[in-house]
Amino acid sequence: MTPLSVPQQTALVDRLAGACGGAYPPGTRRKYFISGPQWAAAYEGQALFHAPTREPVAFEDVIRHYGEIGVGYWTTHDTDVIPAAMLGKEEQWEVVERIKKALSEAGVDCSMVTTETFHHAVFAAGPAAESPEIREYAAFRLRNTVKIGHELGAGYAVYWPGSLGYQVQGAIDEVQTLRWYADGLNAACEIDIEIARKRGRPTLKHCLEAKPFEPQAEILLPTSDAMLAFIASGLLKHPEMVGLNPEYLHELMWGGAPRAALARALLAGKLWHFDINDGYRLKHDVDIAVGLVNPLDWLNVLVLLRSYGYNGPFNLDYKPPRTTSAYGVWKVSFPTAVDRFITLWEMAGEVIADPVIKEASDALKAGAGAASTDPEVVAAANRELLTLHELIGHRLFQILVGQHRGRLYSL
Ligand code: GCO
Ligand code: MN
Ligand code: MN
Repeated sequence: MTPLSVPQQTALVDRLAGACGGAYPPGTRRKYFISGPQWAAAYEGQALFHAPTREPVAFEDVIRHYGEIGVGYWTTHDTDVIPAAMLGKEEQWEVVERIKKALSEAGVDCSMVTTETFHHAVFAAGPAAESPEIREYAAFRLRNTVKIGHELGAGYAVYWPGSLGYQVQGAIDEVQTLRWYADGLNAACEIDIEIARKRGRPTLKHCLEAKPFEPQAEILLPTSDAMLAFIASGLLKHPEMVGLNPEYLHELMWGGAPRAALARALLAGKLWHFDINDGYRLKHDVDIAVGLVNPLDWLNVLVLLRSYGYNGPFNLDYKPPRTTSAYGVWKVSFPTAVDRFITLWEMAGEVIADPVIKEASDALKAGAGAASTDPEVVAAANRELLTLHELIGHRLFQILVGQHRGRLYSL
């Protein structure tokens, strides 16, 4: 093949994206509660070892692009769109007006707002540091985000505590730090109740997001389960207003099973918001797009969520790789991530309706009818039945690769 100039490369990306086929029209994509984060689309590819590979992009462009490809909801950190120095001042409301205009022009709704309590130098010791003025500042930021959220019509607020942890052992008092962290959330809930009453709107759903490591060596609330325990600890004044925003990859990062973590959140009635992405077990937070690493597990996750009626947002908390261009972000990254999600969601419906899986599951649940308490007798009676576990695994693979629709390889 001859080397390609940049315009030829763009044309090739266009042509091959078309050749992939299987893209859903924007109107179909809009039927799902899928949200596009400002920070994901505006991510320039920078990290500890990396210079940016993409140019900065304005929120107007991000919102317009999401609207064009059919992502109907948008999410943002306060500082993604408002410089820290402007927060809480009159000028911030001018930015909020510009956001509202961009959203309405694009036909996109703001579903969630989140406070950045990890990037700015003031949060070097975390959002619940010893200094009262740091905590007062954190509380101001949380309250301010709640105000912005109501103004933008959001239904959810998310909290990833970031640096709530330590590098040096023994330097902080864990118990006290968690109490202080709860104070910040209490401040957010209290102002929310006040604003909601004044505006005649429901209060926001406040969702905690755990990550097991990064950006501190040790994290005080590292998993969704830790968050559930924190919500139930008695420290929160309004525990009924606080739930979870698990992130798929964050559960894999500590070696957990995302599906089991989601099940525990569902049982607690706290699965309210979900960051969808992919990655590898026991590695850092690579935020790869949904379904590119663990499609079979993702299929099973969506079977679980469909089976138990999860109806919250699916937030594309994914970082387009550094190798993808700004053009590619909208041509490839987001549309293909959305389309894989939709495909897996619909496929999960096929799993639930599949006659083979249904009959196998029903048979497993019916058991063998051995009227005995002798474990030898019970085990022997169930022996053939339990082979169905592996058969179900095979059937799920077949559904994933389309063999249940007759896709065969003739050799
Ligand atoms: C991460 C985190 C963030 C949060 C965001 C919302 O991967 O670093 O998941 O992306 O989701 O800060 O609060
Ligand atoms: Mn996340
Ligand atoms: Mn992540």
